[in-house]
Amino acid sequence: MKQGIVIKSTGSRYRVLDDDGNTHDCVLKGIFRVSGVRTTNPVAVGDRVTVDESESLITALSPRRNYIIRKASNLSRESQIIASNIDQAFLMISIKMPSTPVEFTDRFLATTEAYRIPASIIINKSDLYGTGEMETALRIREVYGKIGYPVFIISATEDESLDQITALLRNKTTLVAGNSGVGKSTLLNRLNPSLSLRTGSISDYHEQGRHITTFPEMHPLPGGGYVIDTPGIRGFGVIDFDRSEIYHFFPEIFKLSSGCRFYNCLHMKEPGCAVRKAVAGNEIEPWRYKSYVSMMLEDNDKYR
Ligand SMILES: Nc1nc2c(ncn2[C@@H]2O[C@H](COP(=O)(O)OP(=O)(O)OP(=O)(O)O)[C@@H](O)[C@H]2O)c(=O)[nH]1
Ligand SMILES: [Mg+2]
Ligand SMILES: [Zn+2]
Repeated sequence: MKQGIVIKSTGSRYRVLDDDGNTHDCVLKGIFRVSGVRTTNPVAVGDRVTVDESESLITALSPRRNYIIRKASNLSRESQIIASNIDQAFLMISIKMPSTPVEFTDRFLATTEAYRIPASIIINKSDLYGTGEMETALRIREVYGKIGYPVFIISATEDESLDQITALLRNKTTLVAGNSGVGKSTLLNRLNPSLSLRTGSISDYHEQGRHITTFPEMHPLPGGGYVIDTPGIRGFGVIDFDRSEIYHFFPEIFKLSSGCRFYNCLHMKEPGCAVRKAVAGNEIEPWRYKSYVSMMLEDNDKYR
């Protein structure tokens, strides 16, 4: 029997890195298949597991400290665990080639808030930005920085030093997420050149829905710690949360909500809402509020 962590999962096969540093390709003991009903994958990257003597069978799963999930597909209520036992999440975005919609950022951040996973934002491809795009990047840094999220503007390909990022990753398990083509794998290759992860060429991304990285995978870092490269994410949204709780996951909205007239104000149409007042006065960034409203409305059908 050996203990280890799952570093790769393809849905039916799992690669386990044991505590002696050896990897094993394993399948799950039958019992797991029936137990994990709500998720499409009962065992995920980051899970601590027990491997039996054959070194090819996972027989037990240790309790998870946390995990992050997404909907298996847009229409599905079924969810997939992307990774577990995460110390922090990096959301990589870009202003161009491809540009990341702010609503995407806000949904991701709400999800990490809900799971109490600290998140930072990396704005990549700064070498491609003209004046207008750089202004947008700086504005994003200002808005999210004020809320409390660290924001870094980098070029994974051109920057000579990425020491700031390296320092943040040391001895932690970091989930790296972001839409397809923003440069996640490129950054990880820079941080650990021995990885040689597959990256896309710009033209690959003109085709919608194409992903270069297809399964989440965990990689060790030279200075200690792990990064989890994930496929460009779609369907990342708040699931399994009560509509009345969504505002808890927008820290700046939550902070002001105590000033609302009604204790159960949802900051939608209620009179005396301190949140909407702050939006009108630009104390809360209007696009953040718009993302909040969109999440509230999307989730609505569940409650009708
Ligand atoms: N100009 C420029 N190109 C970059 C930068 N970072 C990455 N790229 C390019 O962007 C393309 C996509 O990079 P990937 O690292 O494959 O993107 P990814 O986020 O891993 O994509 P998925 O695996 O599909 O989710 C590649 O052609 C990279 O060379 C950057 O900072 N500047
Ligand atoms: Mg990739
Ligand atoms: Zn309110």
